[in-house]
Amino acid sequence: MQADGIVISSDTARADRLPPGQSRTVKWPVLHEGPEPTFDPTTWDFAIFPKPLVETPVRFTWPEFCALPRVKVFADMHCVTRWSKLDNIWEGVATCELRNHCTIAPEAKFVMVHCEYGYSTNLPIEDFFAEDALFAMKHDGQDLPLDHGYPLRLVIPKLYAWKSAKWVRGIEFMTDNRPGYWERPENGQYHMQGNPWTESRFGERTTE
Ligand SMILES: Nc1nc2c(c(=O)[nH]1)N[C@H]1C(S)=C(S)[C@@H](COP(=O)(O)O)O[C@H]1N2
Ligand SMILES: [Mo]
Repeated sequence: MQADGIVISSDTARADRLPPGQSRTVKWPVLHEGPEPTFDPTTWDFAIFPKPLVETPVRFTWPEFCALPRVKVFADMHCVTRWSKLDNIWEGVATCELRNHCTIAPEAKFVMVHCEYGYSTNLPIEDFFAEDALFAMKHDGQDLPLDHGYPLRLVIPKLYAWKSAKWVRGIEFMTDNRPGYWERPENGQYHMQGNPWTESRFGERTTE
């Protein structure tokens, strides 16, 4: 959905915008594992790989990434720890924009998002390329604060917010799914997709 040049995340049009088991917060909690990284615009880069799933792997410098066309997205945010922050306006580069800079083989079915300090998260390629998905640089008209992911974070409004990875540095395309940080059994085995509307919080536990 598009209005006044802003992409409207379709979940914001639901009669009840709170997914099951969530409560609304007006504050914006900060949630992440590990320290906050420092940002050096002269060494920062953003990689799209690997060959041959990506025909010619791409590496953007910070000025190159900043020169990409921008979009605005109106969306809600749902953390698996049960808070939801509604009415966010994100500004940045649509994930679909990457398609204008590389050719991705049809065998690519999943992505692994790679961040500073080794944080990662995996998602199905159709969720990654959703029309409301973007790499955000701004929130509600301001530069993203460092603790919310400055200079660049992924935003996937349709999935739980652990998939909205902060301090993102690269995207790996994959033919087969592989767990990211929270999705790994030793870190809680969060769900491989993480859909808040079906409360897909955790993966199947087969042992124990
Ligand atoms: N790099 C990185 N990104 C991350 C996380 C993290 O630990 N590291 N935590 C995720 C989780 S669990 C949530 S709920 C959101 C929180 O985003 P916020 O701190 O901007 O509210 O960031 C996500 N992105
Ligand atoms: Mo979260």
